[in-house]
Amino acid sequence: MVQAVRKEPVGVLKISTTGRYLPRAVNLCCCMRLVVAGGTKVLKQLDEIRERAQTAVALAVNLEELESLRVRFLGRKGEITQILRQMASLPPDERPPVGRRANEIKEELDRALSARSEALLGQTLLAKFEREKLDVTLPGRPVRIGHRHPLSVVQEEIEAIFLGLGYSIVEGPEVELDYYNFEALNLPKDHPARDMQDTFFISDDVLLRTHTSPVQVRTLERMAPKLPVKIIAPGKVYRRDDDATHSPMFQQVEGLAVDKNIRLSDLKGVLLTFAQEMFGLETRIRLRPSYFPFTEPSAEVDISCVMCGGEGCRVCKDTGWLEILGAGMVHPRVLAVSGYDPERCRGFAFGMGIERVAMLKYGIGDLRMFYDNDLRFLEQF
Ligand code: 2U9
Repeated sequence: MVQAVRKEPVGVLKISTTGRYLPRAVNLCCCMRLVVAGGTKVLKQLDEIRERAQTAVALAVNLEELESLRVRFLGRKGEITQILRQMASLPPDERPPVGRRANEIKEELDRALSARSEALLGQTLLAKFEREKLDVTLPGRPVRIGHRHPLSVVQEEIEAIFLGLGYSIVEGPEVELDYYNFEALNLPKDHPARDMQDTFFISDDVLLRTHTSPVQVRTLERMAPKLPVKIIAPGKVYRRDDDATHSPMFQQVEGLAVDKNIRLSDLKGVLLTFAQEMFGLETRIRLRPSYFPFTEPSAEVDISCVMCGGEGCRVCKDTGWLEILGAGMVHPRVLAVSGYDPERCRGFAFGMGIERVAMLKYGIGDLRMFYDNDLRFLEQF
C-alpha cells in the first residue's frame, strides 16, 4: 500500500514502503493510472481522460451506467481528482494551467452527463408510452371541484343574518348531561313533555342532545348576571325519529336574547327580519299559540308560502302558510336556574331545523335526500 509520497524532482516518485524508486507510471487499476509528470504531460493526461470520458458518456445506454461514469471520472476518488492530487508535486508555476484545465474538463463532463441523462430519460419515457400505448396528446381529465353541502350553505346564511343583528355564535357538546338538556330547561325527570323528544340515552344522566338549547343554558350560566345576552347556537341534534320529514340526526339553529326590557314584539321583529332576509322581502309571518316547557307564552311561527305567496297551493296545502320555527318568551324558571333574576330581565328564544328551512327554500320534499350523498342531487346547489 502507498503510505507516503516524498517530494522529489518532477518525474520521480518515491514510495517509502520499499525505499525503491518506481517508474513514473504506477498501475492502480486497469483505467486509473497514477502518473507523475511535468505540467505539459499532466495536461495531456487530462485531455486523454476527457476523450475517454466523452466517448463513454455518448455510448452509455442507461442511467445506471451514467452514474458509474460520473463516479469514475468526477468522483472523490475519480480519475480527474487523482490527477489534481498530483499537482502538489509540480513546480508552483506549472500548477495553475493544470488546475484550470481540470476544472474546465470537469464542468464540460458534468454538462455532458446531464445532457445524456436527459436524453436517456426522454427515450425511456417514450419507450414506456409506446409499450403502454399511452397517448400523451390526449386532453387531461378536468379536476372536479367540490362545493359546500346545501345544509352548510343554509346554516351559514342563517348565521350571517343573525350576526348582522348583533348575535354571537356559540357551540357546545353533542353528548350532554340530562341536566343541561332537560332539567335546567324546566323539564324534570317525570315531565310528560320529555316524550315529545324521543331521546338516545348513553347512561341515566348522559344523552345525545335533543336540541341545542343546552348550549344556551351553559352560556347563561357562564355569563350571569351580565346583560344583554344575544346568541345563536347552531349544531347537530339527535332524536329517535326516521321518515321523510324526520331524521335521527338533524341540525338546528336556536337563538336567545336576554335583556332588561325584552318583549314579545322584539321577538316578532327579529323573526320577521330573519324570514324576509331568508325567503324574500315580500315574506310575512304569523304566530300561533303553542306549548314548550322552556317558554311562556310559546308560539309556532309560520311564513307566507314561498311557492304561492299566500294564495294557497299544493305546497302549503291551500293554507297560504308554512310552519318554519318555534319560539316564545323564556320561562322565568329557566332564567332563574341559570343565574338570571326574572324580576330584572326577560328573554325570548326561538328554534328552527336547518333541514326544514333548506327544504322550504329549495322546494325539496324529502329530507333524506340531504343525507343520501347522491351527487346528482347535491350538485344542484
Ligand atoms: C333557553 C331558553 C329557551 C328554544 C326554543 C323552540 C322554541 C322550538 C323547535 C323548532 C323546530 C325545535 O328543530 S325543531 O324541532 N324549537 O320550537 N326552541 S323556543 O328555547 C330556549 C332555549 C334555551 C335557555
